[in-house]
Amino acid sequence: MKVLMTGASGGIGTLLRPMLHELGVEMRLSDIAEPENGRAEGEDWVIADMCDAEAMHGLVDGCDAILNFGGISTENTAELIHSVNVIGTYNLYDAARKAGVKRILFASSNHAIGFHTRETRLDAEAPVLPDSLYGVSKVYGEGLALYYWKKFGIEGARVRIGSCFEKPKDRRMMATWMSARDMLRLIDRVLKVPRLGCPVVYGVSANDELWWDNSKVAYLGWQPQDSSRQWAGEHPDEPAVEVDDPAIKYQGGGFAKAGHFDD
Ligand code: 15L
Repeated sequence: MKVLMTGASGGIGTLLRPMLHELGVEMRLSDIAEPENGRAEGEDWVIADMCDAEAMHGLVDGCDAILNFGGISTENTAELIHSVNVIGTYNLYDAARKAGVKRILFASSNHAIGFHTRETRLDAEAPVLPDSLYGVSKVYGEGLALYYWKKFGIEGARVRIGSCFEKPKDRRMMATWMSARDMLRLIDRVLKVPRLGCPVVYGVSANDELWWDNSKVAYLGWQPQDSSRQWAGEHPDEPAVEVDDPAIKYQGGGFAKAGHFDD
């Protein structure tokens, strides 16, 4: 099996690259920029811009599956979000269709549902509630995944990633943290499960506090093994007096609180 990973120079790509050989598949890596830590020996790299439709055709050629981690990964101008996360993601999906790609993992984000309060428990059927233009673009990407599945049979996973970093950076991430290893375990299942469909999966480790329920995707056989528990002492609870602060009230945290980026 040949698998393309886009966004391979980004934060998650950088965490995952040293482990990808464990998947036992042939990998092609791509990003608009060279990896800051340099190419590792044996890695197959193609530097390409998702906004360049022609380049996407060459990039996906010969691949069976795609892990789409490419795109703008935080809030930005409507223009940039639109050209990269909307048009660029479309370019990738349509090139994948023409090349006969069978599966695409779409790296969605918790910011597609970021305006739900932290008291709300969400499962795969929860309504989208984006907290930013970035979150809106992730809703669009999830829509593309569904469209290409129903229309063309390309299976996919719409993975609403929480916070995939080495460790949680604040109190919120105690609930949203996902280890790179749990991401790798999920990727393995998404590539290898016999029947995938196009489910929503919440990309989160087995943390003590959880806002998201993955019971509807138990059929994937994905069991997150890590937990943010070991950092509990570093991130004490927020004072009760601050619960009206949108950054504390909503799942999207700072994205929900921030002003409109284009103002
Ligand atoms: C995301 O979608 C971002 O890509 C990442 O940088 C974090 O902000 C993460 O969400 C989060 O919500 O912690």
